[in-house]
Amino acid sequence: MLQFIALGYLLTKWSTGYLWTETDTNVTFHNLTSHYLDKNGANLSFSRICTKLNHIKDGIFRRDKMTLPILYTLRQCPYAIRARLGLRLAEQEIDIRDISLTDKPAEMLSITPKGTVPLLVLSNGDYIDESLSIMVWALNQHDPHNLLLADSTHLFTDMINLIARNDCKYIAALEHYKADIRYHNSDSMIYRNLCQSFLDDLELRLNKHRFFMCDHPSLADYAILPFIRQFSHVERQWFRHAPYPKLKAWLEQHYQDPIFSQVMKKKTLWQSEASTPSSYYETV
Ligand SMILES: N[C@@H](CCC(=O)N[C@@H](CS)C(=O)NCC(=O)O)C(=O)O
Repeated sequence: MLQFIALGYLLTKWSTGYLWTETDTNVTFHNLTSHYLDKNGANLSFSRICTKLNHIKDGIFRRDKMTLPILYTLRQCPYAIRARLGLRLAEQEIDIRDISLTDKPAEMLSITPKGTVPLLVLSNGDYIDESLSIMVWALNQHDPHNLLLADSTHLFTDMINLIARNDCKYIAALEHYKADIRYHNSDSMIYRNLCQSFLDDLELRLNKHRFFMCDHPSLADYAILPFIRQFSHVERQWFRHAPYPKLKAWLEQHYQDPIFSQVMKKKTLWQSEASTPSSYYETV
């Protein structure tokens, strides 16, 4: 009896460090224990169980580490932030590699010379180098919060149009607005006003429902979030008094969400293949 209590304890310890799921490894606490009971009976000594489990654990660990998708990322990049949000919300385990844009790792450039983050390298060697595509890829695997609005074609189309407006017109205006403020250009108001026409629409939406598309968050909320955050940082004082009570509350709600702090957690820069990449759920 004592053996199995200890066995349970060991497995619980390991499974909190590394994600053990039936799909990933075909090993769960349940089938591991029944495997040992069925094949070896209850006479197996505790030390032999430990040795065997260690072998299995080592095998699982090596296999998982080799097959996890790798995300090259930059902490403050809004595109990388939304990719990390999508992966986290899809509960996709990944190896995270925080990099510096002034010293891009050779491993990353060997995948694609494009050299932008986020870059997701899949287990089969394929890669995705667009943040929105990373989000959609992850949520297509698993979408426990229905961020893709699978039950409504109409809402889905509206959502994609909203993200497209963000990614085309709004981001372009935001880039100009940021640069104008940084370099004290006198016409910064022009681009701030352009950004505001998008923010006005978002505020209207939030007057109708709690999130951009409906009363629960969708892909649009997370895809747009890092760019509203960026806007709010350009002229903090101005934004504090800006006429967007709902949008500010929406932003604050995301900041309070542990998922947001998890994806924003600071990490040491990843250097090369020689350094040990950290598993998403271990470090975030
Ligand atoms: N369209 C890309 C844009 C990604 C992007 O431009 N990322 C910037 C960092 S925020 C970058 O990697 N720039 C490369 C460089 O500055 O060398 C996406 O959505 O992922």
